[in-house]
Amino acid sequence: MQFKRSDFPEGFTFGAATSAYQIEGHAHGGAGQTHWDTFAATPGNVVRQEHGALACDHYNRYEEDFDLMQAAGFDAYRFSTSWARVMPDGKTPNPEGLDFYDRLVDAMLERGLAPYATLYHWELPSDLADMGGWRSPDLAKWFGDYTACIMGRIGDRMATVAPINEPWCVGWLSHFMGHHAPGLRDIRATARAMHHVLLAHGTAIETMRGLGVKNLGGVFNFEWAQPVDDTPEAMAATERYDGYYNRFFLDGVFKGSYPKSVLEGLEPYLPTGWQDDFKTIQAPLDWVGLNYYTRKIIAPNTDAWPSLEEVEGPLPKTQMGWEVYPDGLYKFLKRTASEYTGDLPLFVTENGMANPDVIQDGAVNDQERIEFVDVHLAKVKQAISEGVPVNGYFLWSLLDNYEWALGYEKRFGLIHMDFDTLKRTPKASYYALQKALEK
Ligand code: IFM
Repeated sequence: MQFKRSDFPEGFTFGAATSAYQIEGHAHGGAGQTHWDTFAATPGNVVRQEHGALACDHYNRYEEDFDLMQAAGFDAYRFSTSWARVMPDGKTPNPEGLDFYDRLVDAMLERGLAPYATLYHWELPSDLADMGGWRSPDLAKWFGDYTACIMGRIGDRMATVAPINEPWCVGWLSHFMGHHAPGLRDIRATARAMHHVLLAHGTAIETMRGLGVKNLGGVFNFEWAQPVDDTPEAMAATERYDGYYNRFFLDGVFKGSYPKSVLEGLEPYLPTGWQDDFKTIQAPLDWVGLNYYTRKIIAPNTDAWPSLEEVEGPLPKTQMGWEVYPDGLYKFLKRTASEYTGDLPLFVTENGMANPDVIQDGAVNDQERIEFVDVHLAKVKQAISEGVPVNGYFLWSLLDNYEWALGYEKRFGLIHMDFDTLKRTPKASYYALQKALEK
């Protein structure tokens, strides 16, 4: 790595991130069925119909994983709690699940890793999916009850908490594009899910404030949208993409409104009285997290709204086919601070790349990842030097894991996972980070 810890301000947090369903092994510990289990069991949705039943078996091997994090010199661990593990039917507490997260948090603290929790990273209990899932106006209340249950147990030991990882994926990717569970492609379902995900976010923040849980934030994912050319049509299409991907969520939380370019398409399908929900959606935050991976080049087309398509870009790509575009991270940090959050601390809560990593002679030489982290951290540094209050950076991900509809073949980890033997092998990027993070 080109950077050193001392290049960043005192107290800057370096961490790694994961999520429950992607690593834990969902079959363990009395967790309930989720919409991801049934989505994955339906042919055509997930590569080789792979699922999270065993994943990295982190449920049983978390001590080994945290030892590796500690040895790397990380300050913090960003993890998620699984709603279906804590409440298998979405409503009834599971003592085994609560005990697990209690142990997990203590194991982090014993190793000096600050717990950065997320309450929902996509595994909705099937019983709630049956009742409409994110389309249901009751979802926010159910989520508030789950928030109270899990935070009642571990909320006293959290460094930070965010309710929902990547609201765009919960709303648009899962209900408009159909790429993630529940796999819908329906504009009314999309409008409702996009709105209810923010209502659930605000409800959880209010619930946690009431419980006295400290340091509450929101984690949003962003893709820089670039017009294919400078025609007014391409510019307008790009504004729509930027609207429903990036601005919808920050506008909702920080401005109490939705972008005009998105209302053009979604307003007829939003739930009655949606404007009244901004009181809750705008619950004040202590920080904002940005997940950033790539940009998209956008062209207009003649389909129904949003009337656009993505065009392949010329930059080098990761194993996901995503262009490597570090400038996008810089632009989002600047834009978020200047247009939405002001002095509020920002974190890069996810950044990283998938790479077709293989073990050779017992080692994984992922130079591409080392380079990727370097060029993105250089942009974080630039933003900080221009006054943006960025307080930390989290790598996605600690371990190779279940990459949702793409199964286990997209490797994002600093640590290689043999999914047959569950052997963990730190990659060259892990050792490079270890060196850079030395105190
Ligand atoms: O694996 C995902 C994660 O669950 C959410 N953010 C993006 C990652 C890479 O696609």
